[in-house]
Amino acid sequence: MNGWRLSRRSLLRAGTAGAAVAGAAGTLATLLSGRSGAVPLAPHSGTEGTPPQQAGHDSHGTTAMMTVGDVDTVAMGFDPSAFLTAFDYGHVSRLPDGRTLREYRIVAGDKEIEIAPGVFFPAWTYNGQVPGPTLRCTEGERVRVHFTNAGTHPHTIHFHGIHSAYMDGVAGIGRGAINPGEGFVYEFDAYPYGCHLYHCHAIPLKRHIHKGLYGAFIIDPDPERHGERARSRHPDYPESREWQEFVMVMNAFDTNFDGENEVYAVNTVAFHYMKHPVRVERDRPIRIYLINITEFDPLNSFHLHGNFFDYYDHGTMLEPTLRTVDTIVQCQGQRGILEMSFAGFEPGLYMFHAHQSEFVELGWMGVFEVVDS
Ligand SMILES: [Cu+2]
Repeated sequence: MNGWRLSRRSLLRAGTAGAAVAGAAGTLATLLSGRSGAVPLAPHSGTEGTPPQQAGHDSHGTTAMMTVGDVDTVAMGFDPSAFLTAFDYGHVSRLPDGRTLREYRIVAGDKEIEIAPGVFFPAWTYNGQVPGPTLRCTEGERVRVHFTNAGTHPHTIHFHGIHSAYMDGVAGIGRGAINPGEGFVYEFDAYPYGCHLYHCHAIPLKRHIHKGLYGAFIIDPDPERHGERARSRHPDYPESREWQEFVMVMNAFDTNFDGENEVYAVNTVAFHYMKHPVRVERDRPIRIYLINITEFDPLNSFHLHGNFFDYYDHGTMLEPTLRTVDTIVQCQGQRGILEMSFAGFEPGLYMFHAHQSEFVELGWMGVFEVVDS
């Protein structure tokens, strides 16, 4: 057990050391080769006699064991802060029967991404990013996804939802896996409303998922069918405007391919929201679309400091499945919606993280910066 912990932690520390030594050239190979002799530069907690090292913005006063420095989100072409609120509503047109058609273009490809400062991961991506774009639509609409595989392995897109077997995006079923250089059009009606996901379903499944082929798929409830309570969930209705909505995908990376994760995060970059707090206005409610796509660990969790929230498992109902909780657990592929309010609270930093301490120390930790409205 102890050896397991050491091997996983030492990699992140080695990554930090590698970044300092090798700079932008710090690749996974550099980091792995540096594992045994790496000097742990990541700050320890103060309990071991080492003064805690200030690793975030000084002004935020965040003192914790985490990586030093920052990921080059510009070079990577993916900024976890922007991803929180980036919803892709697709290209909209009308079908002959009057319904809305939403079309998306998704390209699978190979790309190296930076998941912690100096720690690079050879990912497989949808549209060049991990997670892929957050696709959003309304229940009952027609969804048409033009998929191209520009990668080096067969891939699919498997959508969680109600649709035909042929459109299920599973290797060996329906159209099956899409070979490199080929494409396929997935098409279905958007049901049921909720917080769903899409991911590659080629085999071996856990490898295809964990390499980065997944994303959020949000189907908003149609207020014309579900009435008042659905209106705040739908971006076209004024009741939704006070809400601050964020997408958080809990993911992790097995950087040395030993079947265990070395880096954990929400939205890919370890400790990103410690260094770049999620800024929220105090008096506006918060809604989080939370997805667990972590491979190799059966469970992940979300814990909020200083406050409690309501939880809607799968997001498929308008009444909470849990009220007034501060921690929820999700198995692999599970997801749900969290609603919380800091109205009347003292402004400041409110932490959120997995309640598995191991995940926290390896990157899955962040803060809301609650400011006066
Ligand atoms: Cu795949």
